[in-house]
Amino acid sequence: MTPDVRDRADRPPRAAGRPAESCPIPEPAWDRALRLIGEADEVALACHVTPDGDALGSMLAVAFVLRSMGKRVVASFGDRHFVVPRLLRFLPGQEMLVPPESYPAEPRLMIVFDSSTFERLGLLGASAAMARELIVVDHHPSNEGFGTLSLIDAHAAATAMLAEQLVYRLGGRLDRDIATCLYAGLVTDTGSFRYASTTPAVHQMAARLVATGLRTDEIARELWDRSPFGYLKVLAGALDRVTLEGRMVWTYVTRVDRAAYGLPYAELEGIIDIVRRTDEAEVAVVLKEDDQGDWQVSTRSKGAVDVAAVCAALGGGGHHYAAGYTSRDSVEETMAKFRRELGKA
Ligand SMILES: [Mn+2]
Repeated sequence: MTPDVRDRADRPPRAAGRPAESCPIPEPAWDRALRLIGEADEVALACHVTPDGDALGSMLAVAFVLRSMGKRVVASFGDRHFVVPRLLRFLPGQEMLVPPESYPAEPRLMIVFDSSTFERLGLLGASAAMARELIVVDHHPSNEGFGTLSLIDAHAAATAMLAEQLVYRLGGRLDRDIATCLYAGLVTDTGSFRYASTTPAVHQMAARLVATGLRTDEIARELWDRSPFGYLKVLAGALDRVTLEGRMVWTYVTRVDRAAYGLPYAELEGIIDIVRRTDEAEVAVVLKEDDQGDWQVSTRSKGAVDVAAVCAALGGGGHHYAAGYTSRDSVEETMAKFRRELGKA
């Protein structure tokens, strides 16, 4: 028997413990996180505004474990209009959510998920700035670590991968609720295992999660395969004015379009996935007017262009393949500025 084989045999079964993949976050950082959490009676959790599956799922998964450790847990996100996006209402653990008004102003320990900046925390940015200890759990390459402790891995496909590590390291075990939250994060950020970020480690994590008995078919339907009828009409309008400009395809949706069908802003999230399928385009852009009248600009790249760099130049951020920013200009001006930055990329 070679030493190598003996080592492997000595390891606990993968599903029962910590994943064997190496993790670039230094061990002392994990140790410090465990110490801070261990000493805390109350832990305040937050994720980015208008949370996606990765933000909310990662936060709730860790919230479950902290609660089972006997901690008081508050979890929130800093939207002025505090509603869980419809797509994510199936996630368990939402009874742990509190609106930003009820959030501690000066938490002793705060943990933030999937947020690359204070600004992404919206109304909770102020609490994060006042927190005595602030642990930042994230995978955005643009995140320079705005807390007192960083658990940041820019190579992780999802914050959920780091949240899973934290669950194990806190002594938690995957149950179906925790696994459902983490799975929502993993499939959201890998586009259902279609994006380039889908590594063997992603599939290995998925196997651990699915082994808890979660319903992958129901989660997929909740996340992607349902919409109110008004979505089809608003989508039709957006597709009617879609424009192909060289290697860029783009369109926009106004709040007036949505109002005609009572469609909430959050329902527009999937439009970019339809626009970006355009063969002729390398970059896809969708401008979505929110309820305040600002344009939320979503961008996607097939790889040749780093849209995170383009969006960062315009005040936003994201990943190489998917990024966004907010514009208060008109559609025409927004696109003029975008074209200029795209030309430099
Ligand atoms: Mn994410």
